[in-house]
Amino acid sequence: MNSTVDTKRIQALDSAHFLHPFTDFKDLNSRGARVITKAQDVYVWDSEGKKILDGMSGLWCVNVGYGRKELADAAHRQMLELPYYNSFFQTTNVPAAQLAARLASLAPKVGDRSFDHVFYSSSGSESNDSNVRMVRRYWDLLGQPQRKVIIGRVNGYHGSTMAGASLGGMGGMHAQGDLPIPNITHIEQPYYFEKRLPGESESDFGVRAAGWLEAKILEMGADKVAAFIAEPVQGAGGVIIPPDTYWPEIQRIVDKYGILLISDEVICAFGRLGHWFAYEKFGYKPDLITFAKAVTSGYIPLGGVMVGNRVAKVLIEQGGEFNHGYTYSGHPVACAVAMANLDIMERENLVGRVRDDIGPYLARRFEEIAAHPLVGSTQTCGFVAGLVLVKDKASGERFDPDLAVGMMCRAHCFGNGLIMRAVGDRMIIAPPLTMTHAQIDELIGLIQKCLDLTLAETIAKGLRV
Ligand code: PXG
Repeated sequence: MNSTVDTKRIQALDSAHFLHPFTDFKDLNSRGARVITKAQDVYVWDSEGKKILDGMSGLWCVNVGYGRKELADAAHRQMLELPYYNSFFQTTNVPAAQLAARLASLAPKVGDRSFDHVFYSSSGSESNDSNVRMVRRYWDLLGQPQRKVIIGRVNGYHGSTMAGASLGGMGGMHAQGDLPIPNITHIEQPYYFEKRLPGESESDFGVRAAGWLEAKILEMGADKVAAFIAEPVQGAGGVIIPPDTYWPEIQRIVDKYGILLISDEVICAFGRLGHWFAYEKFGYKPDLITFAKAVTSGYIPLGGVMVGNRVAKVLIEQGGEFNHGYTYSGHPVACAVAMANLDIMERENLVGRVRDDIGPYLARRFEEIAAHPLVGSTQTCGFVAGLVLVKDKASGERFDPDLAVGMMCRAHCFGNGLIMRAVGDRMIIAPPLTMTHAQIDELIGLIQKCLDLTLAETIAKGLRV
């Protein structure tokens, strides 16, 4: 198949017509995009036949790995049976109803915070737009229309639509979209490596970082705040894993002021952290959960919101018509693929594997990398991991961001058959949950090699001694 792809021709079409997301168009056109042509298990291949270990599960989504015929078969069968029908006008379809019930059964039952309902979309961004709509509607219905403010976090990522990008705290995105939209504000992230005080313990830092939420609530006026949204572990922000003390303190604060808690689990759900839903790991109780990506392992777009009973009850019993939804809400093919994907995850016990086997194994092996002269610290949580590149190991001094050392490292990874993502000077991975121990060993070996090459390049360029 590779031999039939004319790389230059595809690159020319790509440059001429395809505007890529989050890309400097001109810069990409000057070099030409790498053409990915096929994938199997935890590897992808480019049009030149180069085999690459995918340390990122595509974009945090291919949890069951590539090449699952079962998922293609599920889509094929459903396309022949009922490829599309809407769910607007008092109609439903079999996979959408079945999947909603199944997702509800996967979330733990905790009273008002149980999740018996699902609102479907096609992406994480859309789902977070839906969250904004539902949260504001909820408070309107409860006679508190002044509760409009939603608090997110700096360096959080909640998508790329106007609401999604506003909820997120990415300065570069805000700058280009005249964002955030009104009534969205942000607190600092719980990034211990960067934000700790001299001598402060991780657990003390966690409590202090959660306190920024209370300070913001009081600044905005407690009766004006509708919700707090956060990722259990920040993904796109660079795998920022909060201290264990952070989430319990956040829970205490949202409970104290009665505000809704949105857990954006677009990356963290479906086994990524060793649980079906990540809030279970950190022991908090959200009112709404955003999901997308791994619900179908990325084989087809699907997203949605798990709506907790606290919110669902009000929207259902008091709400009348909810004026919001998408053409593809409850898409039968996407839902059928999600069902087949969950079948695989259950049959192969992928969630348990991450929690009890490959998660701890990755943590052990990844920790070895902390000894590397270029690495300031490493962190793992379930099947995500991150490390920070430093100029001086002893003092933890960082590189000048303009040097783009992360990008340098990423280029060595690409060149040596490894996909590892750079976020500033953090290098991060989120591999498929099907990885074997041998593949984890291969991954660690490649990371070590690419760090060595990056170190050599920084020394050769005089960027460190
Ligand atoms: N919430 C979270 C937590 C995400 O990680 C979204 C919402 C938006 O989902 P959609 O499906 O609309 O993209 C995401 C998406 C990166 C990267 O560079 C991460 C995402 C998307 C694109 C790039 O790490 N996450």
